[in-house]
Amino acid sequence: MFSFFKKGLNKTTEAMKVVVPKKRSYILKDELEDVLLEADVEYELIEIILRELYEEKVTKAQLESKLLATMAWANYEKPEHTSPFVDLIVGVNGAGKTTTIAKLAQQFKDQGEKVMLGAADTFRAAAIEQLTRWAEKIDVPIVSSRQGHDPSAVCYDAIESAKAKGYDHVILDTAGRLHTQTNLSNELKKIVRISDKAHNGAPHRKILILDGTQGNSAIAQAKAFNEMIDIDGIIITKLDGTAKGGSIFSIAHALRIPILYVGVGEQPEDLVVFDKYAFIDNFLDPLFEVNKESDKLNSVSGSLIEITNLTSEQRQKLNTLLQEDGYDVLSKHFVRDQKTWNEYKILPNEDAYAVEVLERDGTIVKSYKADQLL
Ligand SMILES: Nc1nc2c(ncn2[C@@H]2O[C@H](COP(=O)(O)OP(=O)(O)O)[C@@H](O)[C@H]2O)c(=O)[nH]1
Ligand SMILES: [Mg+2]
Repeated sequence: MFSFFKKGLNKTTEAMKVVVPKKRSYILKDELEDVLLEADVEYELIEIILRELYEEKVTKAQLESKLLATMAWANYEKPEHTSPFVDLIVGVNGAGKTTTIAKLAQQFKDQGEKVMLGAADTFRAAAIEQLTRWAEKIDVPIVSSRQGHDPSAVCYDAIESAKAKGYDHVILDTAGRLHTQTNLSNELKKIVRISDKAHNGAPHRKILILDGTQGNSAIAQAKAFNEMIDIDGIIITKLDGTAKGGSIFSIAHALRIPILYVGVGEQPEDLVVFDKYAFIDNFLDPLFEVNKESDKLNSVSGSLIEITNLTSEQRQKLNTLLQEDGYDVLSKHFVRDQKTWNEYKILPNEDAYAVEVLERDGTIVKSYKADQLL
């Protein structure tokens, strides 16, 4: 996962290195301003970050905590629902909706879910064909109609069909542009209304796709969509093709909507669950030397304890066990339940000779004995 973000942030970190070419233990505030501007963090947010840093020399841990604070809303909780879970995908033309739907379908399928697609971008014939090709490629069924047909009818049919056939997940594509903005707004609202008629609570998640190469200009676009239909989460695409990776901080901060995934390429596997800890770590890695004291996550939040007593083999074994038990490993310290999306901490319990998966309040949900990690 770390390397995926690294791949996605390559161009961004190259731009940042123009200001700070070699890793150091700290950077000066003046340099930091330039570094963040190079990465396309919005100036308003840079000012807030600088105002909250009191010393001229800024360490990785200090900066990490400020950047984490910009993403305080980046947590998403899946709502209660009965199957199928319905995702509605919206965004302007070319943002990456159709490609991202294919990537999501592939991931859900890999997790053992039965996935169905709905081709509700009926505005352009090419859009229906494109999604149909993807459906064939990744081998999932698709419900579609002819160009110009009512998109909410397609959504209704897709959800009905998924219900009748016992599918777990429906992903609905939509048009990014109609003749007018009002048309688009009315159409999306109607899709939401009709989906709920087909299946109570649907769509359970309204996902906005933003083109990462647009940087901060995506914010205004996101606000417009959020006003039409409340957006539950964002996916930022094409991170691999841009030096504007820092705009993710501005987007998260300005919209207060969780970022769910980022796209880092054109293949079905090029979609990464967004993990703010790993993202920030990769964002700052080219600037700072590894410094044992300042690098530890526990110096950021205070409540996280570094797992120091696991060898890399034990760590690998632990990750395998966690994945087998249905968790996505987000970072050294966090996992996410693949079904509920609840996040848990992982901590060693030296008294019990075990590593434990814990709720935020400390309740143990899973425990791995030391001898399982051999
Ligand atoms: N490099 C890169 N290209 C992407 C990514 N996501 C989508 N694209 C490309 O962006 C273009 C538009 O994507 P498409 O899914 O058709 O957008 P839509 O109009 O919103 O449905 C296509 O050429 C995709 O291959 C990504 O994460 N990285
Ligand atoms: Mg499309």
